[in-house]
Amino acid sequence: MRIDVVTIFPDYFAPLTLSLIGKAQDKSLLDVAVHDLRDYTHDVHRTVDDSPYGGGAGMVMKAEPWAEALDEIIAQSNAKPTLVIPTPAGELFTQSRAESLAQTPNLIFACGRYEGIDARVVEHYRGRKDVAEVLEISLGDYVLNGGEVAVLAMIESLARLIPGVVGNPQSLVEESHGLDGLLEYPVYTKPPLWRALAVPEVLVSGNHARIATWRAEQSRLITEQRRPDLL
Ligand code: JBK
Repeated sequence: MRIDVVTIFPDYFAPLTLSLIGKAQDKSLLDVAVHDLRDYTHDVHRTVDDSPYGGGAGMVMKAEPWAEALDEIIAQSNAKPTLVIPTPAGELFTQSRAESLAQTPNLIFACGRYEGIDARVVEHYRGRKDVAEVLEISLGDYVLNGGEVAVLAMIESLARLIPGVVGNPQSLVEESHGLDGLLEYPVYTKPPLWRALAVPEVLVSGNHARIATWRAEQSRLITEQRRPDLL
C-alpha cells in the first residue's frame, strides 16, 4: 500500500518510522511519503492560508497549493487513490472504515490546519470521480489543532490490518471492536497475587469453557456500563 500525506508539519509523521509501522515500511508492505504543502507555494513567504470570506476568526487554507500538491500526487498514483480529509465535520472514523481503507492500494491524507481548507478543494475532487474518491472523516467529537494527529491515528489503525504488519493475525480478531463489537474483557498476568489483589479464580482454573463464558460476561457488563451505545 502507498500512502501520501500532505501537511505543513512533515515532522509530525516521524513516529511512522517506529515500531510495527516502521517495520512494515522496511518490509515494503507499506510505503509512506510525507509532502510539505509549502513546497507547492510560489511566493517568498510560502503562504498557505488567508482570511475567510464572510469574516470570522482564524484563517482558511488556500486552494491553490492544495490543488498543486494533490494533482501531482494523483498523477503519480498507479491506482485511483482515495483522498481522506480529516475534519471534525466529517463522517466518524470506525473500525469498519479502517478495514475498508486497509484494502485500498493508494491513500492520500490531506491535513488541514487553522479553520480548514477552502471548501472548493473537496468540491473540485468530488467532481473528478475518474481520478479520486474523496472522504471527509472525523476522528471524534473534540477539537484538534489540525488533521495531523487524526491522520497518525488512522494510519496506525488501518496499517495494522494489512496482512503481515501484525505478527499474530489472531490478535487482530480478539480485540475490542473486533468480531462481536463489544469492549475487551480485563486481562491479567503473573504474579497471581499483587498488592492483595488476586487474579480471578476462573482464569487459573484451566477450564477453557468457563473462561470463555466469564470473558463474554465481562465484555457485556463493561460495554453496558461504559458504552451502552455499542449494544
Ligand atoms: C478534528 O479528524 N478530526 O476529528 C479532526 C480533524 C481536524 C481538526 C479537528 O478539530 N476533530
